[in-house]
Amino acid sequence: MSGRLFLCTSNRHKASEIGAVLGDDVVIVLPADLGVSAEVRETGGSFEENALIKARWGAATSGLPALGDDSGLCVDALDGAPGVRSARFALDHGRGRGDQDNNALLLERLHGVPDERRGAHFTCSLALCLPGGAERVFRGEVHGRIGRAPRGEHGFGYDPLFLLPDGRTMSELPADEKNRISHRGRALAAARDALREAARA
Ligand code: ITT
Repeated sequence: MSGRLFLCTSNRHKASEIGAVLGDDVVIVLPADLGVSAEVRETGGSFEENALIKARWGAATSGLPALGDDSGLCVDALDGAPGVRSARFALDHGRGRGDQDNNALLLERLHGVPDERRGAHFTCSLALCLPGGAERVFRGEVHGRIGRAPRGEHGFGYDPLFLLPDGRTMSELPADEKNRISHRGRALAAARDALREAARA
């Protein structure tokens, strides 16, 4: 029997990836389903802290077990930036707010950097908070490097610039393949049993 899990995100791409991985195991309730906005202030200094901030807010708001996803891209040559500021990388630098603005700024920052120094990883922290106060965090990463031009039709965010070891970008993977190997897919694989159990309780 499936139960309900509140997913504290305003990012529809994350919601669809998480929904696809969890399948019929749980019924996902989104902030919009409860008529609330998921614009929670991300004041933490780490992915884990921010995921917990989202999930604590979610459990308090919904009275349901709640899942928060904080994720982003860490680029070696930029000392781990954009990191926890991935969603707002361009905005922080006086540019636009969208994925294209972020990708354009990333390419600018890596201008002239040779292939061997373009290493990067995606990371995802998933926090599960229960209304009673119990908390757990699960993590996943995927390593690759930053390409020189966007490529591919799928995914979102920095996917078109993220080159996997086999030479494809993350955007060139069909959704089910991304979900098998991605940072989010790996964190979800670790979290799946706990999410199922929390939703059933
Ligand atoms: P919520 O906080 O509402 O969940 P958000 O998009 O603001 O949505 P984050 O603060 O966790 O979420 O920022 C995540 C950013 O990191 C996202 O906007 C992308 O720029 C990037 N990112 C995370 N996962 C990604 C993925 O699978 N593929 C490409 N980019 C990703």
